[in-house]
Amino acid sequence: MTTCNFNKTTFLKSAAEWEHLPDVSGMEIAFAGRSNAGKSSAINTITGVHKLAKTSKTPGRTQYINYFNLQPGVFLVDLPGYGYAKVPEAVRDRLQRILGRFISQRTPLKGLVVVMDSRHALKPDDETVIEWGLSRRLYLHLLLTKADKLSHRQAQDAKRAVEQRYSEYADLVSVQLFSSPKKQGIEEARACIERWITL
Ligand SMILES: Nc1nc2c(ncn2[C@@H]2O[C@H](COP(=O)(O)OP(=O)(O)OP(=O)(O)O)[C@@H](O)[C@H]2O)c(=O)[nH]1
Ligand SMILES: [Mg+2]
Repeated sequence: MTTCNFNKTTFLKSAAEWEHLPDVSGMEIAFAGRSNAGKSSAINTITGVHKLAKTSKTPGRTQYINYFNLQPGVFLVDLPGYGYAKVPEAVRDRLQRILGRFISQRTPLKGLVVVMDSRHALKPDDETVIEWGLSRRLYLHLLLTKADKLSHRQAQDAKRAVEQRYSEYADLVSVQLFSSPKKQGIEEARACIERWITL
């Protein structure tokens, strides 16, 4: 098991088009999820680097594929959110195409963190993204954010429901509760990423 220096993560680049994705040698760990689920916040909280990824109260904030360098040869990728109706249609179509292609085809992609609001997990779009990942046997970590908005009991129930849905893929899929403001779940998320790096 490696120990990563998460707080040394740096911004590498933003790409708006497939052709602009960096030509990396190494592996990528991407964060996907509905708009406003808390992907960018999770990247900041997990790395411990304040304002590394831009966050916003306005859904649809991340409209590029943003690359961060965790350590030589390991990249964290903040993907644009899906499912937000107010992004102009042309932009949304472009983003959805690049997102689907990224998850299904991007060669260096090793693991996908699927970020979902724990109060509304496993929407149809989330299940589609998870299916894309499973069909190429990516490692998937289902990060249930905003756990601070639920009681302990509700949060445990939400986690159990997600675990049950994918119990037949227990070799690929893990599930955890997370809260950025409470800094809950950082060690568990880091341990998952560290495990993927060694696999
Ligand atoms: N209470 C609470 N709020 C959170 C949490 N994570 C994120 N938020 C808030 O949710 C909003 C959206 O967070 P972002 O991290 O920007 O969400 P995103 O998934 O990157 O959104 P897009 O870039 O639009 O796809 C912000 O107002 C955050 O402060 C959490 O764990 N708990
Ligand atoms: Mg974002």
